[in-house]
Amino acid sequence: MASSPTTVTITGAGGQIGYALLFRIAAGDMLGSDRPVRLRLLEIPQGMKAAEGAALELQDGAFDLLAGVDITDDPRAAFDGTNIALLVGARPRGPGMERGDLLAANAGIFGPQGAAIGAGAADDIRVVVVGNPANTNALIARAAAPDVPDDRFTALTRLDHNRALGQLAEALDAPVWAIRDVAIWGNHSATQFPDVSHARVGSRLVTEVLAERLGGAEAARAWIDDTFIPRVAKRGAEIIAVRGSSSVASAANATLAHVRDWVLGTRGGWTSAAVVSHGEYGVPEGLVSSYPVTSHDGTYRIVEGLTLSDAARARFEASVAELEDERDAVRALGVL
Ligand code: NAX
Repeated sequence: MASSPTTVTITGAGGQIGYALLFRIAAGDMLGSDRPVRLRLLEIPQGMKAAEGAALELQDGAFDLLAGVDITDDPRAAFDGTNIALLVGARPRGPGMERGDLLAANAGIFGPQGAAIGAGAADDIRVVVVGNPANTNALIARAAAPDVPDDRFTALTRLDHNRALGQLAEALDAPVWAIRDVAIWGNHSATQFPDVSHARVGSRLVTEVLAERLGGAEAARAWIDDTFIPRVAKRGAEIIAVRGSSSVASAANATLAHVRDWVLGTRGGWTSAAVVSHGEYGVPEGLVSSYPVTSHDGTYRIVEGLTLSDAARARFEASVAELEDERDAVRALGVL
């Protein structure tokens, strides 16, 4: 077992996703069974009791890898020396809340948290923003930590990626592990573009196999446009309608996978993550957009050189336009 523990800060640790994350991290599902972890739970005062209760249960889990648990409502203390920051806690949209109010409330959370990361986190800090609107919250946190390299700030679109894999596995009657090179482009919202045009099942193009199964290329295209894309993009609403509550275990699972692949590598395959753009595929510099990515040497890298059809590009651009609107609304608040 490695000797010095990795410090992992979880914001909103008293909430639903926090509760689903803590025990799996302590069990080694994120960084591996040879890496001790120290957990830092950041909550607001109203959430402290829930976080304290989770900490009691962590103690009762008697996890070999768990080197300690700290609970705080002070971002500076939460991020001091931390190696991995999972920014889960966010302000949800209340009834009648306008988008500007939502962005302002979240700027008041992610700005100070970004500044605290900039001020005190470890040199190898990696940040994943889960709390919505995740991409723009990551943009806000990143802007507040100008001295931290921008490749350390990401937002979660791995859940969307996994949802796409799940839908394809069902439609192709194939195991998830046989499907590769799926991509989520753009914003973690209903405008996202889940893209199967480069995807393969085994050695064959997914689009070809779908055409065989559905009775032709036209039928395959119709299924992708009218069923697959909207179902993946609106899966969060479907879960709420059926379950009566938003995605929790699948969101936690995706968060762990995002960090695990970031730290340990993707071994050649693609996944999807929202990362800071440097103009790749025409996305304005600085926006936090989802792309197909690979990870090696501890860094997510955008898969470059892919050809997008006109229709694919139009979908991606619509999602990027939404990210620009969100950025402009945040700028109008004087945050960026
Ligand atoms: P909960 O409401 O159960 O938990 C949120 C927790 O965050 C609460 O305990 C609250 O006290 C805490 N919190 C609020 N402000 C805070 C602050 N400034 N500092 C520290 N803690 C703070 O929500 P949950 O179901 O856990 O969802 C958390 C976030 O994930 C939401 O914003 C949700 O929209 C987002 N999601 C993002 C997904 C993604 O794929 N990117 C998917 C799942 C989820 O919808």
